[in-house]
Amino acid sequence: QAGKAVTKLVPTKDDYQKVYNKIASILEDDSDYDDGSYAPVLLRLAWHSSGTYDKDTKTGGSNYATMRFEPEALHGANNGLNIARNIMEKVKAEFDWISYGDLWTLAGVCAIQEMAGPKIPWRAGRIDGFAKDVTPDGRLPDATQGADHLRNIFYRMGFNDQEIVALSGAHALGRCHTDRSGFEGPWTFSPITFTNDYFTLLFNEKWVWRKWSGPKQLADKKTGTLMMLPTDYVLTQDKSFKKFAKAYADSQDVFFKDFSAAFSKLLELGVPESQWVSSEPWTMKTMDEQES
Ligand code: DDH
Repeated sequence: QAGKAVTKLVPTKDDYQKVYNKIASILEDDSDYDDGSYAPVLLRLAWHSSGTYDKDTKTGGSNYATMRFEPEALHGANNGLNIARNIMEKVKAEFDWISYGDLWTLAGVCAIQEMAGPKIPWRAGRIDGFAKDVTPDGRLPDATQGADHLRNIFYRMGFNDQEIVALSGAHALGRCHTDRSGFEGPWTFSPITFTNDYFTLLFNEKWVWRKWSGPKQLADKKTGTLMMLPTDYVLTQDKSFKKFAKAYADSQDVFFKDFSAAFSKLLELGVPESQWVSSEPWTMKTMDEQES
């Protein structure tokens, strides 16, 4: 209608930085939770909400945040992520204009950057989808399998061998929980600091099958306190994977650079180009950088 102006306020980079800061401020709200930070479980939420992408059908990915709906919320691979989704509700309550897809992926960026990892270029523009958009079970990797399975899963998302290995380095953060996946323990001695230790440990420690009644996993022979999943260990066994894993063990800089690019790409899977609010990705500031 003529004369009736509709103003729609488009959030700016500053608005998203405020959301980032809010997420960062609650990461360590509960010192009794795991290793003292929610960062690892938030990172896993960002990854599982993006890693459902199928490039052939262009379904899945981070756009619609379909893990809010059953049955995706109940898929075995997503066990425990209700914790991460609930924490995100606290942020959503304050910033109700942000879509769940943007919120969850921004939490992944925040988790990496606040845990001393590389900067992750990020764009806003995901929209909330509906229950009809949920993806079928089985699109995320199964830790008991081998190299062929890893390739099937990640090639389907559009990644290559180098990107598979780089992304796997996220296991520098966090741990496995018997009541979530059945597996147990952390991959590194510093599970709330992002490093290339996952790769150095893969090569420098001797890994033996753990003797226990749980699912098949490896333990470091020296201390018995660290773990590797069968899919982690495969990165040292498959010739092509091994080449990249070795390069990341040799250089944290190379790992950070490649991880940042691959993770940024992961978070954008399934989002139509026309939806992005900015043509260039943004780099959010860490809390440390904003102090000065
Ligand atoms: Fe992972 N992951 N992941 N992972 N993952 C688990 C935990 C965490 C696999 C299996 C498991 C990636 C790739 C793979 C994180 C990030 C990423 C657990 C344990 C299993 C099992 C869950 C639990 O018991 O709580 C497999 C298999 C793969 C693969 O084949 C490549 C990737 C690509 C990422 C990423 O972020 C880019 C993080 C972080 C955790 C720790 C969560 C926590 O609560 O701590």
